[in-house]
Parts: sequence; C-alpha cells; structure tokens
Amino acid sequence: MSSTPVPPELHAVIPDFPLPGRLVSAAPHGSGHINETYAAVFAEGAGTRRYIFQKVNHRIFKNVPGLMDNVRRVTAHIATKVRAASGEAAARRVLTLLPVRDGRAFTQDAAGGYWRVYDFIEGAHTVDRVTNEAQAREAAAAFGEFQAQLADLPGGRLFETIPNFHHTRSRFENFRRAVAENAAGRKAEVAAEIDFAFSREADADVLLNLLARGEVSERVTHNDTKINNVMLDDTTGRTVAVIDLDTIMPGLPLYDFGEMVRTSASSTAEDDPDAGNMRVLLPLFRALVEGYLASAVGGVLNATERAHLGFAGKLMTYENGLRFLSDYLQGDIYYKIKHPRHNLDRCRTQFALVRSIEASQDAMTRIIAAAVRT
Ligand code: ADP
Ligand code: GN1
Ligand code: MG
Repeated sequence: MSSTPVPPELHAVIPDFPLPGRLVSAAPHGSGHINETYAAVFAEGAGTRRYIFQKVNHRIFKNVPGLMDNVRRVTAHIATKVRAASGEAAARRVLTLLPVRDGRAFTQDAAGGYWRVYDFIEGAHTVDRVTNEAQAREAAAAFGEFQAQLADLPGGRLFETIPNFHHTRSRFENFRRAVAENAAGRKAEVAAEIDFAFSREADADVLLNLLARGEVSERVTHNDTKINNVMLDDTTGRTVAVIDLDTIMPGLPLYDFGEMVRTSASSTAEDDPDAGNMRVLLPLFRALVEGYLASAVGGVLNATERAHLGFAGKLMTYENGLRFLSDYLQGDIYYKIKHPRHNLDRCRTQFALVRSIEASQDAMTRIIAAAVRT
C-alpha cells in the first residue's frame, strides 16, 4: 500500500480542472464527518497556490449534481453581493468554485466518485471549539448575515440535498426503526440512551407544529452551522466566510441557531468520552443570542422564533444525539468514526447537553428577553 494519505483518484481528476501549475503536494485537511477534504499545493510561476479538493460523499448526498447546482447558485449570489458591497477585495468572503473544463461544477473519477475544487481561503482558519465569547458572537453574526444574504436568492426553491434533514419527527422514526432492527446487536448496551431518547419524543414535534400553524416560516438556511464551518481571519479573528454549503436548502432559522448553541455554547467536544464534562455555557449562549439578533436576520425573526432560540438548541442537540445513537445501533454506517464507541460517546455528550439545557431553561429565557430589549 502506498504511504500517501491522498487517494490516487485525486491525482487522476487533476487534468479535468483548468488549474495552472502542477501539483506539489496534497494532504487531508479539516475535521469534517462527511466529505473527504484535501489541501493541494500547486507550483505556479515562482510561487505556489493552494486549492481545496473535495470528494463529496455520494452515499449520503444521493444527488450530487443537484447539490452542486445549489452550491453554484448560492456562491454566485453571495459573490455578487459581496462584490457590490466591497469590490474584488471581497473575493475570499465566499467559497469560489473552480469549474471543470466543460463548465460543470464537478467531475467524476473512474470509480464514480464526485470531486470539486475550491480556491483555498488563505490567511484564515477554522476552530473545532469556541474558546471565547467574541468567537461565539462572531460566528452567530456570520451565520445570521449569511441567511440574510440568501433571502433574495433567485431561481426558485433550492434542491433538498438530504430530504427531511432537520425533520425531527422523521429523525425520531428512523431512530425507532434502528432500535427495532438492532442491526449491530448493540441495543442492550445502550438501553439507558434509548430510554432517554423516548422520554423526549414529544420535543420532536414542537417546531414542526409551529411551522404547520404558520407561526414560524421556512427560509433558505445553512443547516450545518457548526463552528468549524466558518472561516476566521488569522489576524483579526473576524469572520471571513461561511463554508460547507452542502446542506443549504429550505429550513428554519431556528435549526441554524440551534446548531450553533449545540456546538458553540457547549463546554466540551462533541466526542468527549466523558459526557460528565458536557454542559451549556450561558455566557457563550448570551454571546450567540446577541450576535444573531444584532445581525441582519435579527430584525426578520418574529416573537415566536425569538422565544424558541433556547429550545432550538435543545432540539438540535437532541436530534444529533438521536442520529449518533441510530448510527451506533446500525453499525456506524453514516459518520466517519475513529474508534468503535465513537458514535456512542457522541450520543452521550449530546444527551448530557440536552439535560443541561433543560436545567438552564429559565436562565436562557432571561438572556433572550434581555437581548431582545436592548
Ligand atoms: P465537511 O462537510 O466534511 O465538514 P467542509 O467543507 O466543512 O467538509 O471542509 C472541512 C474543513 O476543510 C473545514 O472545516 C475547513 O477547515 C477546511 N476548508 C474547507 N473549504 C476550505 C477552503 N475553501 N479554504 C480553506 N479551508 C477550507
Ligand atoms: C456532520 O459535515 P460536518 O462534519 O460539518 C453532519 C451534521 C451533524 C454533524 C455532527 C451532512 O457535519 O448534520 O450535525 O456532522 N452533516 C451531515 O457533528 O450529515
Ligand atoms: Mg464542515
């Protein structure tokens, strides 16, 4: 076996992209759970230039051409907006797709794998954990602005890259099936987690019922607002660009805010093997609420949406816990794992965070009320 961590398919697809220069090196990049991401360095003239090569997980994203059409539309729309606002200097404020020679946004390798290339956003980084309030405020404002930028996206409804992605009732029914099927024979071992999941079943319908009654509305949302999906400037720490656009589709702003609470107002890593370390951090929650409400989307949210900002955090955490537990029961078929109990560890931290949010509900309500008043 070759010692390179980069698959030969990456080398094979390079000629499909009109990249000047030649490949010098490539290495796996980032810590996403779904796609394969590589940073590739090309020699160009006297210098070098980096690109992001991504192999899109088509086991999970079943219609990659549809997904890439979303990415193309969204990046073009945001690029037009940032150029109008701040000229060409804004180039790195949005992902820039490098189309293949025939104009398509992606190519396929001999085994049918889908590849795309983005300009590497230089001078910026992602973090897997929020370490201070300024970062949380910044991320919330970034995702809020991003949502506002997409409010007038032309061209009709975006393609649903994963149907029912945040439809918590359907996530719950998948979980129920995973328990009944017990495909990996792990059901007995996770009896306590299964009980916990069933005890919160009613939560699954709360936002869906509000949507059905027209009390909250669907918009174009990012749907995966993890902190490592926003690039921060190396020098200033300010947002450069929102990335990871694969799940952009119609959704509720509360889903985006809830995912931020889950990942940016929590005390430890999603996969901390000691779930006892996990709780909600209220100063970070406050920073998220303030950052989000102060962004362009703040004025668009109605009173019901604002009142559910804390609940949304609980719901998205519960949903991720259900998904990790389902994957554990099914034998780890969805997320990348690094060890056999990885999904179980992830599920346990999520359920610990759900409990912590429940215990902090009153404090969170007060934080929202104070932020709305200011
Ligand atoms: P996944 O869906 O697997 O999470 P992402 O698109 O989020 O994949 O990419 C994984 C990581 O790669 C990101 O967290 C970020 O650190 C890095 N990354 C992605 N796109 C770029 C880019 N254009 N420039 C620089 N880094 C990037
Ligand atoms: C996945 O791709 P990544 O790592 O940003 C997942 C999210 C989960 C998250 C849990 C397409 O996000 O929905 O919330 O892992 N993305 C997909 O960490 O399923
Ligand atoms: Mg990501």
